[in-house]
Amino acid sequence: MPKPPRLIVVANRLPINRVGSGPSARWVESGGGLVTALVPMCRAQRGAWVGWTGAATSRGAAVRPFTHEGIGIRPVTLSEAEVDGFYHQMSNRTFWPLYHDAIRTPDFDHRWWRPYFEVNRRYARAAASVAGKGDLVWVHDYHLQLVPGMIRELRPDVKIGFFLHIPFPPEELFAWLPWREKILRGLLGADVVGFQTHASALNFVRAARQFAGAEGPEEQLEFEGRAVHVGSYPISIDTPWFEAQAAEAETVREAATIRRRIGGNRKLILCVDRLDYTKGIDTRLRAFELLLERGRFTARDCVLMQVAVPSREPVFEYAEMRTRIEQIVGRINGEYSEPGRVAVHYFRRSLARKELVAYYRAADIMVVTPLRDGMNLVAKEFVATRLDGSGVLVLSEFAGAARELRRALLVNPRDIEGVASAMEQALSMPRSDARQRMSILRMIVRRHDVAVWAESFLESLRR
Ligand code: GDG
Repeated sequence: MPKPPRLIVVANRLPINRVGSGPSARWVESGGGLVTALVPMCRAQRGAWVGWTGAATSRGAAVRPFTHEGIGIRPVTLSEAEVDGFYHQMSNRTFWPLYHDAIRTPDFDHRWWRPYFEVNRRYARAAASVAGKGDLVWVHDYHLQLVPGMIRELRPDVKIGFFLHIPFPPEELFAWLPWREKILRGLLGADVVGFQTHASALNFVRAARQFAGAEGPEEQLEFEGRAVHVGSYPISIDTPWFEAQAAEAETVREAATIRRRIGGNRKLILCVDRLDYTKGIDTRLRAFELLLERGRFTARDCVLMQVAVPSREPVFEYAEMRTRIEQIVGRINGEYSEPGRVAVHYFRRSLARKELVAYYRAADIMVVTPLRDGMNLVAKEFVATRLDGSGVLVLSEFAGAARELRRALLVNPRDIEGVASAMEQALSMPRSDARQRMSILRMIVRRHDVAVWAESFLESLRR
């Protein structure tokens, strides 16, 4: 009997982190939606995971492959120079801004291509060495766009899937990329290329026809005599975990403490983002400032809490954005805070996952206003934790999540007046209206969780 195919995941990072040092060092699962969804599948199929450990190492100090709780771990070693060229520069200064509507002008530097190519080849070789005939190799995200094509050359006997977690830009923007044809050929090496939204899938199909000579309909492109299926597979969250965590007595207690500490009957407006220029943190703060300026609500009625998780700090654009955000927070607090009633609470730190759930529960309103976002899991996580059906979600129409969460208050994040008005609407929304909207949103994240997402992608790949 032929062996059932195994799942080989290829992602920038491994699903485990090394904690501690010396003999007491151990590997622990890193958490997060992707890891929670794919680790159990990998384990059940005795599969493997190819990824970077997260620490730059000299080549001699490579971490050997090993097995962690039933999953083959195949670490990829990167030197400091490679982490810089491949990750900080090419991935985060070229692809990240270009694929997010060029919100910041992307840099195109030919010196970064070599490390991007070399590192992609290292991932591809690692995947090719662990995969068996007929296995499903699932490659993730913008760091590894050349990997599908490279694996196909090495191992035409495996099935290759690729999923992009961030948007794929319109053809007019993608055209800026000096390596556009190489990137498309890399992606078209896959049997299935998946995106968060139908719009991204269409953008890719147009670019593939225009710059790489692919032909045929969207669902079944033809490239070099092979069929490439292109589709949208909106990612989701581990809904049962968020629901269970939200129901824990400790979470309920912690949420009550947060509410007590912000004081009285004030409404809590929560925002949680990586400190990234795509997330629209500054424009959202300006909308809150406008709301206070209009005077219908004051710092006695409401407080905005911004959790900003530090991210990519060595990159100049990030440091610049952080300074701007902190200036706006200072300005709002200087103008509108009252004794014991700070208008904006700003936390530049990462919270423990359980703590985050307590904040979701404590909030009255969640404001998620990215200028462009592949999906945005924070919006879905907030919805999943609202066990009693209360709470209002204000959501950018430019987040992938807006395609599904239609009953949120959808806003154009660049329209500061509009966002301020949506915040006012959320603050004054009758309970029954809020509940009606939330019950529909909850149904969506319960029906479509991350396990359903992974299974639907893999089903396309098995076909
Ligand atoms: C990329 C795409 C796409 C946040 N603060 C804390 C914390 N988080 C967790 C959230 C959530 C995750 O980080 C953030 O996910 P997002 O989807 O919101 O955004 P990106 O990081 O930009 O993710 C995005 C995603 O990939 C998946 O495909 O949706 O569009 O850009 O899970 O809970 N976690 C902890 N402490 C925090 O303070 N522990």
